[in-house]
Amino acid sequence: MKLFHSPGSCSLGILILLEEIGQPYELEITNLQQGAHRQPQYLELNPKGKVPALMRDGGGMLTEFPVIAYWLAKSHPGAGLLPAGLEDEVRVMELTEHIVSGLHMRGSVFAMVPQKFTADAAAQADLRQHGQEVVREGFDRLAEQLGEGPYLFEDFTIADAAAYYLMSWTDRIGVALPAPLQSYYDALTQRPAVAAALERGFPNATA
Ligand SMILES: N[C@@H](CCC(=O)N[C@@H](CS)C(=O)NCC(=O)O)C(=O)O
Repeated sequence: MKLFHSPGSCSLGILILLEEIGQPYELEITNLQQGAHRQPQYLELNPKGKVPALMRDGGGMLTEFPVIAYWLAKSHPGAGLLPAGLEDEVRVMELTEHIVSGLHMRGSVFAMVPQKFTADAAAQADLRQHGQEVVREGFDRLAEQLGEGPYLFEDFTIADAAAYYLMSWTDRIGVALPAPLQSYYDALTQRPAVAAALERGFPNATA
């Protein structure tokens, strides 16, 4: 398997899952800051021009975080990244989808890069504020879901990997983590697979 990853981006979550699985994989740095995702050779592999993207051993590129995460979890059941049973599994998928499509795409993106959507400074400020509000409410719901923790569900799942990358952006979003999420985030940072992903994925660079 080969993961196309940009340091500081959401592909960190997939990197964490690959480390959880613990099998060899290749990492191809596709640096968004340097425009690597817009180069013809990358667009040929992934016309969407986004990361994460996962090239599987048998061939076939997978894109979209929840889908890559689902495939990794189902094809490596020993890693326990999804619970057994349809109802429990679908609840994890529901939250993963909410984090990625809701909080990331409809919240953090507006808060972090409003200039992508409008050149008007006042409109940018409004968008940023809207994005921050989406994330703030989302963090409150995640804290409720976490409860006493240590994970969003009974065991570590793909939803925790999605939550981790989003929480790693708080400085750039401009929204602080509520206390329970800060403890959860700090504990996840100590998790061996997360530490390994941070080391391999160049944590200090930005998306
Ligand atoms: N819906 C996609 C979102 C992926 C995405 O937006 N990735 C960002 C990095 S966090 C990206 O590649 N941005 C580059 C761009 O939009 O030009 C997914 O679930 O994977």
